[in-house]
Amino acid sequence: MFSPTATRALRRAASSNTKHYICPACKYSTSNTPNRVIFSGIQPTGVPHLGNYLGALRPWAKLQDGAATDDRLLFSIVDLHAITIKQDPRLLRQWRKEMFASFLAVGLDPKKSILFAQSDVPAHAELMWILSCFASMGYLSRMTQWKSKMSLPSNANPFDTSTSKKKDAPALKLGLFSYPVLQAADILLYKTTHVPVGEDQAQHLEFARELAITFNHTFGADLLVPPQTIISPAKRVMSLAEPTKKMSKSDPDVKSRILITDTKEEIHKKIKVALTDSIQGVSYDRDSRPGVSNLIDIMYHFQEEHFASPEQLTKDLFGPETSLKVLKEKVANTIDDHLRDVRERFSSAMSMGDVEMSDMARESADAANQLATSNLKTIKSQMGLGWD
Ligand code: AQP
Repeated sequence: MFSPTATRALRRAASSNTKHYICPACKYSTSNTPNRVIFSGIQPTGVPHLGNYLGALRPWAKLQDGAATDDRLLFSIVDLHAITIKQDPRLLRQWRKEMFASFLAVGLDPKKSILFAQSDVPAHAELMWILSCFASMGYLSRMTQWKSKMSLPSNANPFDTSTSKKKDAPALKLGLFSYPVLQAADILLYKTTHVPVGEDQAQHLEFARELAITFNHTFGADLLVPPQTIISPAKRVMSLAEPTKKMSKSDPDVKSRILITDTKEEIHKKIKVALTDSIQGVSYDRDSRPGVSNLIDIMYHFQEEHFASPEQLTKDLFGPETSLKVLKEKVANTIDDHLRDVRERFSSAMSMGDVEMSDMARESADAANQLATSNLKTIKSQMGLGWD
């Protein structure tokens, strides 16, 4: 199934017991481990953008299409994570639907992968409670996500009441603080062996691994599987408006991101106003030219099979004489070429009746529930929480 280069990369990864692994050769086919369980999730907080697509959704579809028959794949709309910040119920309902349509649009197939909403499987919340009895508050307080969601500095302390009383920072809620425990439950519930995510999730994955190891040690049994993280080559797509920040669904500036549903005109408009610099020509340097390099990175990730690296792409296609206008034009055309099919499939999925979509989601949730209930039963029984 894998090319010789890919196989060598896989062997190296397996023998070095790598926790965070970027597969350079095969891009997304990750392991020769038999019986892989691959799990990942995405919050229904808006239509996915290029970062979500290149960093998560596209790798998931590639993993699905390259999967062996004994692999199991689960991809979840993690709506319980979405409510860690305030949500309008009407919008959340719409976003769940749009995320399901996005799954289908990127090529995820309910016949090959279990595609379900997290809140349809109650065992996630139950295992979260169990794990929260083992999770260290100190470790959680060092996580960066709650700080970035509250726009707090990286050294913010959850126990410092002056921080949470700041006029513009809403008080830290327990759900947002314990978000990584729920994420650990999502993953550990299915005995997941591999979790494909963007770089921003690596810290949470390390937390899940450590939680699994602590739990197993406490009960003297391999009840939970410490998962391996697969970081996509497009590990951090940056904002078009502020290219030192990651592209994000919740950024108030809609021009900071390209959605997978954007039209050709919208793509061209957003790329045209993307923040670059006033240096002559096109060159690749993430530190001194973050805006230009982000555009080159995006173009490269759509054409990974044709170029060895973003530097190579720059050397082959551009140079000191190329204007930024030409670069932007080419980047916008590349994005549009690749997203055309995705947006067409999205709109046909959205035109599916509500009943048809919810039947599809419920059928997948039944399969997830079966696996989750059985695994949770074993965990609870080992802890003394069972009658048999
Ligand atoms: N900019 C990005 N580059 C590469 N990967 C990214 N991901 C998110 N942004 C980028 C990956 O997408 C998956 C789903 O992310 P999520 O929705 O669960 O949460 P997030 O990481 O917080 O994504 P957003 O888009 O920034 O959403 P909001 O604004 O709602 O928080 C993950 O695998 C993530 O790594």
